[in-house]
Amino acid sequence: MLKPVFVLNGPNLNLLGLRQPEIYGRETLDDVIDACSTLAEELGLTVRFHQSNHEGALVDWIHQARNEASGIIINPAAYAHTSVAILDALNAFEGPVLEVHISNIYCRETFRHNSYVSMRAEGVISGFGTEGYYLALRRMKTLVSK
Ligand code: CA2
Repeated sequence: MLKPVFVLNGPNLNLLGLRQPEIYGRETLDDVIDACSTLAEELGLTVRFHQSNHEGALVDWIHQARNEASGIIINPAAYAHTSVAILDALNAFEGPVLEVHISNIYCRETFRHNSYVSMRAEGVISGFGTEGYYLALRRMKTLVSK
């Protein structure tokens, strides 16, 4: 029995769909969770979602994933650009890691152009809107089925 895929979301993503729709679109995080759950079922995967505004909570879930998850899809939000702690935690996880950004971080401020998480991720999706989560889930299916 395949372990669940953890879908982790970083700070401020609880506001998705409620502010700045011109950058992040109109889908809420609950909409994304619903659509991912439906897609996961189609793909024969199970998913567990977490969102936190706290770096340590994200680190703790990544540690939990070491025993409980087959793979991690993570939108680290602003922590992508700052957090060595999240990178270190991901480096201690043995399964596949995919990084998602809703916006295209390369056409925004230069401080968003670097992601520590990308040094560990098997793949990065940026600028596909919330569809990026669904694409990542499809790719994760391939990676965990190998
Ligand atoms: O594009 C992405 O997914 C980001 O990870 C989003 C982060 C940003 O710091 C990264 O550079 C790129 C920000 C998340 C904030 O989310 C909000 C959503 C709606 C309203 C306000 C914030």
